[in-house]
Amino acid sequence: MPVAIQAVAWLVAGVGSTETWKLVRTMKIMSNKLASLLSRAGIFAGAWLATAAHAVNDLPGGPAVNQLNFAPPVTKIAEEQHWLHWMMLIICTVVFIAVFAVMFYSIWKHRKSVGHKPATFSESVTVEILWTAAPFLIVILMALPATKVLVAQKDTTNADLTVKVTGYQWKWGYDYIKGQGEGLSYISTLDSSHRAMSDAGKPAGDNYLLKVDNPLVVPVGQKIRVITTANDVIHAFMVPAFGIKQDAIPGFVRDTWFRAEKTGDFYGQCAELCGKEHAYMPIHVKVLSAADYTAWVDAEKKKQAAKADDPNKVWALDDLSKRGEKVYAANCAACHQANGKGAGSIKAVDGSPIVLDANKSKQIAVLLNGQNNGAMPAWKQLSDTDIAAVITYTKNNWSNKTGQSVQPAEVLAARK
Ligand code: HEC
Ligand SMILES: [Cu+2]
Repeated sequence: MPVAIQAVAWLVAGVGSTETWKLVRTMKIMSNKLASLLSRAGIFAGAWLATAAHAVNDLPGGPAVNQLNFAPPVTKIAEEQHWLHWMMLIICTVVFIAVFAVMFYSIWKHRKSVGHKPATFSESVTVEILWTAAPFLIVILMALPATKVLVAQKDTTNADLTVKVTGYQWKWGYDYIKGQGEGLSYISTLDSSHRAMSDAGKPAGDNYLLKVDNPLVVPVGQKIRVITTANDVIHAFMVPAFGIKQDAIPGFVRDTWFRAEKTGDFYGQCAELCGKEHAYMPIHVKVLSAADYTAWVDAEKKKQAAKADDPNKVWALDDLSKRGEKVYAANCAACHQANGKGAGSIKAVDGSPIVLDANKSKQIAVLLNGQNNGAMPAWKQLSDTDIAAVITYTKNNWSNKTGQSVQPAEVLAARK
């Protein structure tokens, strides 16, 4: 304020005086600074928008850029959920507008300043019946179709294919329990290139953190029952396009189902905060035509038969260690680090007395049963050969030079 008064005084005192010019110059400098600041902010925002626009596109079957609505439905259930959502939203909006319209109209119309006198009645049976009955009817109207969908969602009977989905920290296990493909069983983990992108802080691609090594493969048009459970903590199996989300709880089984109406790739995430790698256990469901599915099952069965290792085979140390390196990268490096040093409460395997111990059964026991109440998880689900291989690898890598190898038969014998 005083500056403004001074400015007016200067102007009145005479345009052209040195003081006036000083002020004008100051104002010019200030406005220039402001303009450059604004334009810099503009360039920054522009650049950010440009990179965002170039870097990501909609992922079919997964998230879309600036997505506001639910994922496009691929099952009847998901379609019904959309319908329910919009119906309820519309009913709520209409009620909201109606109530507020009546309220504001009444306040305005009967305001004191136009001379309205308040009515003097204290109870109105009509109004009370009306404002009880109307909401009751509305709630029933909403609850009826919602209950119908809820019941349909829970009806997991007569499934064509049953898959057990197990949540692990931090990956998914898929076991085909009943139906075509019965007996197939595999683990699905985040693609390691995405892990590397995340570590480097350089996200790229439309399927960032959604790419896995082995997607869950199912046939189109068939009822798939999904049994969920978990091995360590609570996870949740969620695929928005199918309208399913089911907690996976250790020691319990829950189930849900879907019947995909379209072939294609559909994506989801673990939907229960389950630890530090919660964001790194995506779900990829590949829906194939009946013929493609049959071909996939046949190929997969052949692969598993070829992979099925004879637990009595005796391996050379180098071969075991080579195989163990892969097992370690896929299962252990997330915690123990590629360099075997661990971090924080995660003990190092490089130099660990248990790893170096001449009594091999000690480390076999750690792998089969875990350690410290599951802080180190149990790895029973790995094959005897994989466990033997990873132990052999840790015993002969980094600074560990024990020269010991652990054979699959020793692991088999230690299992109970
Ligand atoms: C979820 C994180 C995690 C993963 C994955 C993991 N570990 Fe561990 N591991 C731990 C923790 C934590 C400890 C320390 C437990 C304790 O406090 O006693 C540990 C301990 C160990 C030990 C005992 C070390 C010692 O000196 O007591 C060995 C051996 C080991 N892990 C091997 C492995 C192998 C091999 C794998 C892969 C198959 C693996 N771990 C995967 C977390 C993990
Ligand atoms: Cu999880």
